[in-house]
Amino acid sequence: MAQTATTTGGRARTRGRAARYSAFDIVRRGVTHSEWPRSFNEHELRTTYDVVIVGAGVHGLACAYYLAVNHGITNVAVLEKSYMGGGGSGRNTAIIRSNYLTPEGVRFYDRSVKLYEKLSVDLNYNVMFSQRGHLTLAHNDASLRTMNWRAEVNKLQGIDSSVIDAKEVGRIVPYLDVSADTRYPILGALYHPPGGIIRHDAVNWGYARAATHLGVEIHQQTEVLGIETAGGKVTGVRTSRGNISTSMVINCTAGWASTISDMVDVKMPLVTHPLQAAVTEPVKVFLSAVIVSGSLHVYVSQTDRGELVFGASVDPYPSYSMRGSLEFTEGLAAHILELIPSISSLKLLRQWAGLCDMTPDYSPIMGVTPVEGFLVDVGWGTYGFKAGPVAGEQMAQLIATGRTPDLIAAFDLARFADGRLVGEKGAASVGH
Ligand code: PYC
Repeated sequence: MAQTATTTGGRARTRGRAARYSAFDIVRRGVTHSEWPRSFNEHELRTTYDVVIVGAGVHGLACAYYLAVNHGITNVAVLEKSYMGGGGSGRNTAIIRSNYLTPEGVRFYDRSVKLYEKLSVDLNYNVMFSQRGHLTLAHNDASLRTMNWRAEVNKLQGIDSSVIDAKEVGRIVPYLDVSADTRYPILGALYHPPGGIIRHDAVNWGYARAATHLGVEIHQQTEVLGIETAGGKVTGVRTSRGNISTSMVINCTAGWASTISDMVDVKMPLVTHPLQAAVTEPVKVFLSAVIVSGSLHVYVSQTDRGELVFGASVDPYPSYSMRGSLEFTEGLAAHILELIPSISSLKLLRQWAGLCDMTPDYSPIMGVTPVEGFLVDVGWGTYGFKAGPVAGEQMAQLIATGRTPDLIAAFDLARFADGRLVGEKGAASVGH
């Protein structure tokens, strides 16, 4: 059987330049790991770009891709001080959902779910989006009240989301202990069938490959040292590999969002906390949905490889540490075993942390700033990865048209001074 694979990721180029491989070719290259074309090439840093994006995580890469594919803007450099996808985009627990609390949040994250649903096709890259359902458990009346509130807001925005009882929870996930005599009995859950998990690295690589095949340049190991302005407008960027002249810089970083914005004296209301996660040895697939317990500060899903992936609340103190801690492991084990006692003999393989820039209202900061040509896509707290596609799409539209799209208008920086907060704390996976 003849199969078609392509060397390109973007839709336009895919149609134009499909390379054909036989099934034999694919097997031979898969076994020998030789002769595959590189996903993207290294470039000399040029001295001028139309747009400079700081941060090669999912937000920066998606922005670059949508600039190229939707608006034909390809003279774009994505600068990364470390390696592509090495920050929050490679350190998250890959949960996708749109069951938020505010209408603004629900509409926004739902657009992301829609983009994720067709991303494998758009990028010609399997991002393994598994819409297996997402359950936020309620262990007390206050949580049930919030779940009902969210369900109503969700439904009004056309999102598939409802509150189900403990019996139904047990039917969907038989391994959960839903008996009434546990220390934290499960009273019900917010059930969101379109929610699920994705292969986060594949999303990063897919966007990178597609963007570069459309002409964008990704520069790893290229640190931004300063941003030049004149008369209140961006004029250039100083980097560890040389200076760039540009009139447009987008801050798509996490952890370093304030550092980059400080370079043009734009103050960000952010506090950075680590968020820890961990993964077990692989076992036969048994967990069919994403499980979140806000009260027990834990969430868990099972990857296609069989590993259980766990996350928790952000660490209680601000820090830039990306190492795991014993306190986290102990708390995690205690809490998860309240929910699924049968996994007590599973071994943890790895743990790690990512950096979360928390805003006062748990919503992001997107759009223009007082400095002309300096835009921000920051402040994602614990919601960043799931927003990558929609943030990239909307920021690209803003850059191309000069007008703030309706979908992100509520998330502007000025809201903190004007008192127009978009409170999303109630939609956090777990209490922070
Ligand atoms: O908001 O779904 C979420 C989430 C999962 C992990 C961190 N945040």
